[in-house]
Amino acid sequence: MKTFANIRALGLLSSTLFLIVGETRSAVLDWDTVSWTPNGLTATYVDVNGSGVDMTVTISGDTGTLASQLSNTLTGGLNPPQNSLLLAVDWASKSETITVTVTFSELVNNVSYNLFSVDRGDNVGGGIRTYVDQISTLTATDGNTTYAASITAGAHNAIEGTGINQTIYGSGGPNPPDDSGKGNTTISYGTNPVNSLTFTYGNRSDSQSNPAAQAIALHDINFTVVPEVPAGAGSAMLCLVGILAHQKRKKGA
Ligand SMILES: [Ca+2]
Ligand SMILES: [Ca+2]
Ligand SMILES: [Ca+2]
Ligand SMILES: [Ca+2]
Repeated sequence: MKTFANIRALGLLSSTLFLIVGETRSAVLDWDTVSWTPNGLTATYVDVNGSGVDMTVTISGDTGTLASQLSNTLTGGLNPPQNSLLLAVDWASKSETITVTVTFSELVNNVSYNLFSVDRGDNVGGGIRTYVDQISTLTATDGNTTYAASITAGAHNAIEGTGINQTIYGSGGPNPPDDSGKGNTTISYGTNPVNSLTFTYGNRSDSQSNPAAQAIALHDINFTVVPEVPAGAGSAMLCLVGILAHQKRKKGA
């Protein structure tokens, strides 16, 4: 009887723990299933992939020449190609940049995404290129702590710097074609709970001073919903722990 009662109490405890811990669920902002106004600078997506999480994507900075659109022109090597958010610019100065910020309506984790075509143009002499795609400010935050990205470089890009000062830039050559995966890079934030991420797109110092037309593409954004502790669940668990302890005292000793 004692064993049976304890097993029953343990069963109740574990089902309560399950309710408290809840279910982790993966979701994705899939550019094949949402829309983006061509040349727009922001969009909000409600209940992304049924996650209950809303996301807002905003582009700021030197957006004068920016052409933003959903496109499968830069494929990242995917076959069949998928849509991604194409960011095409033709800046007059290599100091111009745009910043992409993605916010989530609640804390999420396991955030990761790929950028396509982080590469560079032809050598115009002396190691200077027509453009050199460079991604910087690769960070995410929960509103208090700023987290550095884990970056995986592709065949035609390279990482420099450390922590929140890391950048990834086009390297190698020749310039890979639009349907190549050689300019891919993967950005992830692991188990850090975050509600905002950002990156800045510009040119590295080895670009010519007036960069040629250039582009990258932001592919699907993956994340995991962080389960919430329902109100009262904590005290319900404490209550069950109390019952279990009481039964042990009553029946044991
Ligand atoms: Ca997709
Ligand atoms: Ca230019
Ligand atoms: Ca590019
Ligand atoms: Ca290219």
